[in-house]
Amino acid sequence: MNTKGWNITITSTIMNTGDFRWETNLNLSHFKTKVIRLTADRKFLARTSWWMNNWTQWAHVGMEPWLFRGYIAEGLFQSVEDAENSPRPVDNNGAPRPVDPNNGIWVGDVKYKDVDGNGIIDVNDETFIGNPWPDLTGGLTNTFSYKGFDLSVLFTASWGNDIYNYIRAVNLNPNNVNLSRNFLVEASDYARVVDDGTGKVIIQNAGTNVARIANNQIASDNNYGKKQQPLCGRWFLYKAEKYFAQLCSAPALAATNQSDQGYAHYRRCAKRDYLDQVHGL
Ligand SMILES: [Ca+2]
Repeated sequence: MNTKGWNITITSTIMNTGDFRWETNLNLSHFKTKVIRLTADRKFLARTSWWMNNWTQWAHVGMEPWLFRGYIAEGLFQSVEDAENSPRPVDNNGAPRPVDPNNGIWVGDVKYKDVDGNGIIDVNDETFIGNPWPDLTGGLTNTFSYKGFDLSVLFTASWGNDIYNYIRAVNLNPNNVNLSRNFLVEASDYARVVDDGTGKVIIQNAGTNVARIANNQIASDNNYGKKQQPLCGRWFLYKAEKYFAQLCSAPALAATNQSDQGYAHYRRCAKRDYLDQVHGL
């Protein structure tokens, strides 16, 4: 790998009155790493986890290591016509799954982006959907000294990195209801697929992006294709809009606070995020 970057450190004394002394240290750094060559004779390495479904990161030659890899979700199928006229995931024979409420793709299932434009959703539609490396990291240390006592307060932050919120992905999938687990409140807004009285199948709670509870689990399990993964959770990629702040006291006090403000302001991985990525192989 090749890594290039820079680092700036600014140290200053804010106050020095004899018994009391206040010093600050500001540190900012930026780096970019690129995979130059892999030990194996191949273009990329994939990393998965046995305890995380639908999770993949790639280290690809010429790119930053361990970028998030997955499908792009584009909402839900809104009608039967929408499902019939849109690219659908394929079965093990490479044929698009039928439009069927029990044994195929149906209204309320997740619609994935046909990245290569060939009219079907298969492994070739996987792409790079996020970058875990920050554009900028920083730290600010304030050290207070008074008659032999020291208090050091450290703030750290990062900007520009994507975060894969796996907890959200799992707990927002209503199809996990059989696992007797808790859910996020938003999961209760799962797509209610009903007949509108005229024979037309609609989503009663139109506007939701939470998939229906499917009998066949096709839209959320690993069965629609030999190699591809449906990655129902991959669209829960969130970009940090606010920094993480971590407060650490001096060892004598040992108080730590991890702010969750960043989590509260994540945005859903959007088309723009996808387009921001270099995904050509
Ligand atoms: Ca395709």
